[in-house]
Amino acid sequence: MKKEKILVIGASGQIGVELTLALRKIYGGAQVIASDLREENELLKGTGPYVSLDVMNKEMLHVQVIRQGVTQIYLLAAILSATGEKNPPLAWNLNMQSLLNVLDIAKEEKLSKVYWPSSIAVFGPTSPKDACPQHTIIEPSTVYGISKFAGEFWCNYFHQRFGVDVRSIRYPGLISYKSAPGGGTTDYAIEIFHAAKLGKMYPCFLKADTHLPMMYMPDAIRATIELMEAPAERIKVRTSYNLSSMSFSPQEIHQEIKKHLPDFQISYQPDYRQHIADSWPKSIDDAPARNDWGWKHEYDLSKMTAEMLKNIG
Ligand code: NAD
Ligand code: AKB
Repeated sequence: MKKEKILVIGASGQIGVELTLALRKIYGGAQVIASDLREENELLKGTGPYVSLDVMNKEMLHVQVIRQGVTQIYLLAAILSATGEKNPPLAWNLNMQSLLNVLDIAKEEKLSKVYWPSSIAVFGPTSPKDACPQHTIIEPSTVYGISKFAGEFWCNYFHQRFGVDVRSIRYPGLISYKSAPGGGTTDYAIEIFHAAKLGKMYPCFLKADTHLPMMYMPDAIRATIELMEAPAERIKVRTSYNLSSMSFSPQEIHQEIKKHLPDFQISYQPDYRQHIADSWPKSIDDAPARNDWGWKHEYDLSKMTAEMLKNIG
């Protein structure tokens, strides 16, 4: 069997750190090259190779792929929803050009697989709010969502036209404690745990009853690896798969944390991110992921809350 050499782009980010560590467990530290524009994350140090790399510099990326004998790329560099609304041209440029650079190099170098995440942000105000299905009206209203929707179709195009085996998941808001979130609308569901552990009141930037789809990071990492390891014939969706585990509102997660920390308080100070959250579905139907490659979630709100509170220092 050919030994895979994996390049993770955006490895110092919220998902990148945990995904790189998980891939290194499977493939061996030396086989997984972590790369990012910013410095190597502390948790990655000593676990495998790190290169400083700007995904926007296609020539340098191409040189690295050839020089290191890369066979797979996981592209995680992006600007997320809330940060994206502050500088739409920058978000569009990074989110689109990074993907086009990677897909083009994957085609040229005949890479075995590419992974690129999409988001529930592809859905907009006209999509169904509850159990939003895989195939439905998709009219995103944020620059982040527009870039993810366009990106999904570029993935599909490179697969159909050039045979690039690119796979994708529409992640919900991801909750984790190992590395900080990167500027999303769902980040409140991480900040709230840090405030609770410090014994501080949490000023929430979304309204109390704003339900959003969420997932605990270990489920998201396992889903990513299971999708990438599934036989190609089981991957029927070549845009991006819906993926779901839980959905809750700020007042529901507040109540759940209070089961462990009864004095914990929250206040509500909605800002521009409320508008973004209101445009997204409350919950997601992920039947195709469950049917095609056997996805099953493990964490619900109460199990995730207990784990987060246990692990945040
Ligand atoms: P993040 O912001 O935490 O990490 C992104 C990383 O990319 C950062 O470390 C950043 O330094 C790096 N980066 C930025 N520009 C770069 C460049 N030009 N070259 C190389 N590296 C660059 O983001 P994340 O939360 O880890 O998200 C990773 C991917 O998953 C993104 O595509 C995001 O849209 C998607 N996603 C994330 C979530 C979530 O809740 N975290 C949900 C849905 C989808
Ligand atoms: C964000 O809030 O922007 C991300 C996402 C759901 O894509 N967490």
